[in-house]
Amino acid sequence: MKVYEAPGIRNLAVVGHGGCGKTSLVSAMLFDMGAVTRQGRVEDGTTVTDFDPDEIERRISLQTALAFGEWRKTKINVLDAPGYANFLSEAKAAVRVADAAIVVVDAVAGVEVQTEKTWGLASDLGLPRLIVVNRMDRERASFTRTLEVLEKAFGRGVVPLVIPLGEEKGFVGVTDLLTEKADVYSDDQSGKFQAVDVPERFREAERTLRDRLVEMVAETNEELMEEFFEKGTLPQEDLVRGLHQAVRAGKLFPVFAASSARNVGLHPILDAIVDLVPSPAERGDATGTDAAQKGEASRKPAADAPFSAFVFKTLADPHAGRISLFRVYSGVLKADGNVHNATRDTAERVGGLFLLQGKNQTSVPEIQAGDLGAVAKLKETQTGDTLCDKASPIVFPPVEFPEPSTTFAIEPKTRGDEDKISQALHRLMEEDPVLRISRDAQTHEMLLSGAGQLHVEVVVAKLRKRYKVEVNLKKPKIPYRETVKAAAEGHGRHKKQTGGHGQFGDCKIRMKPLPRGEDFKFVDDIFGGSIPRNFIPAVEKGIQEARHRGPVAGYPMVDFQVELFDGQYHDVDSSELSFKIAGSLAFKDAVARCKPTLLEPIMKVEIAVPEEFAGAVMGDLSSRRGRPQGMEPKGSLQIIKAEVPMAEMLSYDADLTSMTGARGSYHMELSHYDEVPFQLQEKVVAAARAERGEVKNEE
Ligand SMILES: Nc1nc2c(ncn2[C@@H]2O[C@H](COP(=O)(O)OP(=O)(O)O)[C@@H](O)[C@H]2O)c(=O)[nH]1
Ligand SMILES: [Mg+2]
Repeated sequence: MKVYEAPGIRNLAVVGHGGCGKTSLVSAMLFDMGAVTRQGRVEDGTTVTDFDPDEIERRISLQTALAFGEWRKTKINVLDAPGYANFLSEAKAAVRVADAAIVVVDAVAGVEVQTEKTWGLASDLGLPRLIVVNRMDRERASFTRTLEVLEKAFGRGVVPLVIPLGEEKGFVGVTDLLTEKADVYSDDQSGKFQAVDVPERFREAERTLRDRLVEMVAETNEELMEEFFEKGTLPQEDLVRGLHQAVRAGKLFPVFAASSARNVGLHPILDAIVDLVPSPAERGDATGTDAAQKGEASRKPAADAPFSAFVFKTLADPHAGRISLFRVYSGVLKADGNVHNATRDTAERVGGLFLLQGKNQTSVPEIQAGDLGAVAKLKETQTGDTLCDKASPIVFPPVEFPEPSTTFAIEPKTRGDEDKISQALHRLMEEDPVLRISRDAQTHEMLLSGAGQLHVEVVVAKLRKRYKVEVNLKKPKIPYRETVKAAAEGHGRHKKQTGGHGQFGDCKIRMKPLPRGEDFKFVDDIFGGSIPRNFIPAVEKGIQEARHRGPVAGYPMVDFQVELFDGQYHDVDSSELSFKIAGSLAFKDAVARCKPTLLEPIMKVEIAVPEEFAGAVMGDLSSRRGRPQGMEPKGSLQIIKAEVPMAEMLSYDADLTSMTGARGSYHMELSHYDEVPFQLQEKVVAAARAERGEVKNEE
């Protein structure tokens, strides 16, 4: 296997909205490059980059996959990223290690929510972008209309490099504005084409658009501008050179037209990747921090620089073990050697190195600066870590992943599977940095949090298929709490006289509410020794235990203070146990008079939806007892902020999806606790009793 050097490599992240044909585009590219002998299809589950059994079953990409091919002696690495909102973090990792993005849009639907989001990810990193208007063969496909929405969304830099020859069923090829030839593709999906003269009916459009292209390229560069004024046009060579620079600088975004399914229009895209997209050598230095000096550090993208690499993804293969995908930023990584993990300050032994074609591995002796590759069985390295030469440490910043927004409770279908489930989930967390597991200290439920319902369901499917454990997904129990609204005194006396040694403890307390979030405070207000010092902690302990189960529905009691101010004791019969019991009796006595009430968790929710759904989403929030906290525009989206009780948000993921046709996304986190409205308390109480198997006493 050949070793590639930085100037001969291109790294592209293929991003966009789900279903616009990214995986199919990658599939056609790989076939046209001769990397595979058959063009895989999403429908048949035969694409290179959707190889996971769940991806094949659902026919959608769930994770970023890596593949490569060679075009005009250049190695093209493609990172096929999923488009669904739940898996945006995968796209985030993909753009991080790419030198350019191919933003794919559907020729019917145009710019969609995830198109904008992924465009934003690429833009934040200053990545050059090519745009592919895909699925040109579909009914109602329109290149012109799609160009208009692209320009509106992404500005004047959006510039077509082709004109489609026909649309819908009649889409047979493209006129290439750079070669000024019409490529007519054969209709056998072989990707073969004939370059013929531009047909008469496209000639005028071709001239107009090419003139505009030349002008736009000239505008991006003073030297070219002068040449353009002198000659009225630009020589081909200067046009391509100027375009390359404008693309690299993020000033122009070339647009192509394609049908990936029919393998039409791919050649100008592959040519543009070679000619217009910068190589890793042109990307400039990779920056991070110097592990030793805590200062800034950078690495030149060259083979003779010290070695550094960034791990952007981990695959937890149940058989092959952990596979780490990385980009070498500088130097050379050789098989069978040692490297330094600068993030964790540990040594890692590197065995075999390989290039990935989806799940298939090709061994290579070394991987050079600028290239992407993989290594198996690193011991401690996780996604986001930097590997480097121990003598020249550098740490690249990890990709920041969003906090999970959706939480489910999981319960094993088979009793006793808890440990197996927890182990499997920890393995899955290695490959999925957004996933979180926890156990709720109050409800004792095992909680699984992810970026949305689909994400969590996929995890459950992986548990079943890979690790052979089955779990039920349930809405998590709401961790209600209880508190008091008034102050009162309480008295507890424990006295038992059963021959021999008796038991005696007596205490008086004052109970009063504390502000939200203050939990519990115990104040020792005993003067004059009515209770001996050594028994006072026992009283507190009794109250601490009693407050685990509040009087309203048995939930923990919080946000109150207890002052112990008086009591009695007996020289012989008093003991710690007696005062503990007396404390809990005093607590029960006081709490009944302090207007106990229920508290519920309130979530801070942030929702992003296209403008036209803002009204409906706001209305829906108020029906969920939500309190609006403001709304602001962000691009074509409205960001809605609100505080909503957790109990009303348990199925929000699915509800928002159906309300907005999957065009909304949201995030939430615990804000604070607030009183459950009186009229809803009875329901919560009844449910809590039923849960504990208590039947409501009708008396
Ligand atoms: N008609 C048509 N369908 C396509 C084309 N490209 C992809 N598709 C179909 O669109 C669906 C989504 O494609 P896929 O590649 O999985 O999209 P992704 O989610 O962006 O990766 C699949 O059913 C594909 O067969 C195309 O050019 N024309
Ligand atoms: Mg896909």
